[in-house]
Amino acid sequence: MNSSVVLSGVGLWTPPNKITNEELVESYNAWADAYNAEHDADIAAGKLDAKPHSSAEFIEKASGIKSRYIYCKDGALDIQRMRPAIPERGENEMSNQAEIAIEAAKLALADANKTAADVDAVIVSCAYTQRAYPAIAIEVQEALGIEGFGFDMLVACSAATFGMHRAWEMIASGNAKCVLVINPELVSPQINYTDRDSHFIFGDVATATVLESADTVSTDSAFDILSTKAKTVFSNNIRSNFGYISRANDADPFGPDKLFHQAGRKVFKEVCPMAADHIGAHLAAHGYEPEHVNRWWLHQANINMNTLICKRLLGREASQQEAPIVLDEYANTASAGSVIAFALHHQDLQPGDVGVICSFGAGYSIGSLVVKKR
Ligand code: CO8
Repeated sequence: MNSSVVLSGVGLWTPPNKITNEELVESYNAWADAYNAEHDADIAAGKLDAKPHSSAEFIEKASGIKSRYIYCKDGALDIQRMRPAIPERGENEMSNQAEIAIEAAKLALADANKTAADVDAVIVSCAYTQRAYPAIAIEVQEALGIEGFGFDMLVACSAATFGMHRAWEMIASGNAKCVLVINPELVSPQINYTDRDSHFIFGDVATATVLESADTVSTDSAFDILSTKAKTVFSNNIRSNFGYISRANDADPFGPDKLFHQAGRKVFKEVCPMAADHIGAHLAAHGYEPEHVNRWWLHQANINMNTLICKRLLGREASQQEAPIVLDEYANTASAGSVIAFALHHQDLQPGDVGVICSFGAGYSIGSLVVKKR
């Protein structure tokens, strides 16, 4: 096995539309008031629970999130609709996810100083794909003019790091020289904007990375990937039950349990120690202590989770420079969070500096890469 695999490019496509906590809460509270007025009699009779108000202060304090980006803002804040209004596209038109995947992919290729001709494989790896087949990755491959092959993979919050693991293996085994891994996280259609526990958590984005063999690198801003490490442990605490079997179940394909829902407190308590232990073990395999790490590009779900994980590893709080937070602006972008942090906060690192890219979330799934600036 040739283990000289390099992360040579990163691309970040940010949607043009932003939603602040205040806008989101104003819409949700207006919806809740209308719901409560409509169901006044049932609520008074104890047959239904009144919908409580949401609060921008709660959201920022509980999660660190101040705003999020959204692919299509139309409809999402409309209390008659409470979901984005994304027009359906015909079979001869490009899919929404391929469109944003290509934006991020082009930026990553330019960053790596590569063209489509250099790429052997495309992995589209994210929390949801908008259709089962043909794979979004093959659509992207065709649109960019890439030879070889592409496939989609879903691992919720760890889709990006797990996608990079697959790319690393393909390159290390000699089956590919250069792989494009793309994370078109178009998650807003799966958010329940009528649930105050989760309406604030997510935002849309697309990220992409280029992984290639060390002998083809043509940029001086690349990172050696020392190794990758993955772990999964089954949990029901974060679920989306949306799926093709709903038709046969006669279940409402868009009922609340078919959208994102979670036991957030349990997730927090269970995932933080798992992630800290995972990262500690991954670093130890290279003879590194957490103090050796110059930069932590961690999953971006909740600022308090990242603070706790860094404290467990370092015995102290990490600074914003050491463990950059992007969720204040982007919210939780499913698997893309750690890649956004990497994209925005790696340029100042010096040759020999060590970093950890790590995601953690639904599955449960944890994925990490230990990287060293070339
Ligand atoms: N406004 C005001 N009050 C609220 C609100 C709100 N918006 N939401 C909840 N409250 C209330 C609760 O009802 C509760 O009230 P009470 O005490 O009366 O019951 C009180 O505030 C406290 O609630 P919590 O205990 O739930 O609050 P927490 O401090 O735990 O914060 C969090 C909630 C922020 C959700 C926190 O638990 C958290 O971040 N946990 C970690 C979750 C996490 O990381 N999950 C990962 C999911 S992402 C993932 O895996 C990717 C999936 C794929 C993407 C899907 C895209 C759609």
